[in-house]
Amino acid sequence: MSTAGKVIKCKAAVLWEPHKPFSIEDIEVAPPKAHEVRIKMVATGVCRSDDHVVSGSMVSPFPVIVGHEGAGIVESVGEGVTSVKPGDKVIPLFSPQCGKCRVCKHPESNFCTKNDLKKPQGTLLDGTSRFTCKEKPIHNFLGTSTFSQYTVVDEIAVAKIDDASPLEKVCLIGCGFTTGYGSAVKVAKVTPGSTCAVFGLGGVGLSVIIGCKTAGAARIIAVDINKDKFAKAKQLGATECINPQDYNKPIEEVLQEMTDGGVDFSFEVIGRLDTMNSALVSCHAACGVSVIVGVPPNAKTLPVNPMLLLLGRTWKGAIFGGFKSKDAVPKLVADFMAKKFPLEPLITHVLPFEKINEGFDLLRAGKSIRTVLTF
Ligand code: PAD
Ligand code: ZN
Ligand code: ZN
Repeated sequence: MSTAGKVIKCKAAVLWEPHKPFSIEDIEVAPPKAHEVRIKMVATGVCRSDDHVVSGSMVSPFPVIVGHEGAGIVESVGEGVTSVKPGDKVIPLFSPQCGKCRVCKHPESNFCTKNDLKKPQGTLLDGTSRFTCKEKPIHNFLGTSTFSQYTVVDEIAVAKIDDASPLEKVCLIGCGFTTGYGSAVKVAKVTPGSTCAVFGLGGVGLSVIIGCKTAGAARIIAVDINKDKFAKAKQLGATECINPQDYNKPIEEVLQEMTDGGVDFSFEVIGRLDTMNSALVSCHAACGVSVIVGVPPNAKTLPVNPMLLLLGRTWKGAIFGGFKSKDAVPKLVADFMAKKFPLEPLITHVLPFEKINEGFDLLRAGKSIRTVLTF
């Protein structure tokens, strides 16, 4: 029997307040309104940004259903939806692409003004959410909320992908892989023969390494305080792995000495102010480019000596690897299907959705790269 037009009762992982475990609840998901799409989730990755909401380091209204790295199948669509139809395989886009705003029309930029990241409302574009639990409205997260058996997204925040794609793998294209890969190939524009340093070897940092290698970097220096991450980094293309705790001087000095004054491209993929500074200083003073990928703690600032930039360094950052999401995601899925890059090495654990708290424990303990939760 079709569920279109009806309220769907299903399970979701609700965060009632910060610093608490996820609670699997029975929720109601209202039908999609005009220009909205209801999706049956099939798989979702566990990203550190979701954990930033639990820890309070990323701001979101509560109660909330987080999750933003998912893949699923369209269950029904609201009036006026033309880009997807029921039965299509799709990836929700936490960084949308309206196609009409100043940023969407800019040839290089991608952070569409319709995003819910800069000033989070915890709603869809119309200012409301489709979720209720125990008669209370539950907030959305980044317009995606993938930790639910069903979710509703705006049409500008969903991309149709290849019918043959394995959703339990390509879900990583919804965040971690694309963010890291794009930071190297699109934001930094890593050049053949160059030297790169990647700070932080989680799912996103390892994807930066995949991007640096694809772009033809000659040296890729991986930096992490957890040496258990080094084997995977080498497998994916790192040429050297270093642990800042093994040196009695700042890691930026170590990197400058290793690379004749500094690397060509450095990436901070942790989300800490001290490592953002180290990454900046470790790229060459005259010709280095440093990219911020990690999400910094809410409302924290970093004092910077302008001399660090005056001599010619470039310091930049981007959301979602600088990709215009609705255009890029179907192409990246096609590239994965054509074996242009791997996703499998990033997936260390697969768990049933109900074990979501276990998935987050693995991330916090540094034991997983990506855990994929399946529905
Ligand atoms: P993760 O927690 O899996 O990886 C972080 C890595 O950093 C781990 O391997 C840690 O051991 C390592 N680390 C921690 N502290 C240090 C330190 N002081 N020095 C060196 N290494 C350290 O996270 P992830 O890969 O899922 O995400 C990484 C960051 O990227 C995180 O801040 C997340 O919020 C952000 C992110 N940004 C975007 C975006 O669009 N810009 C998208 C997705 C994730
Ligand atoms: Zn993410
Ligand atoms: Zn836009």
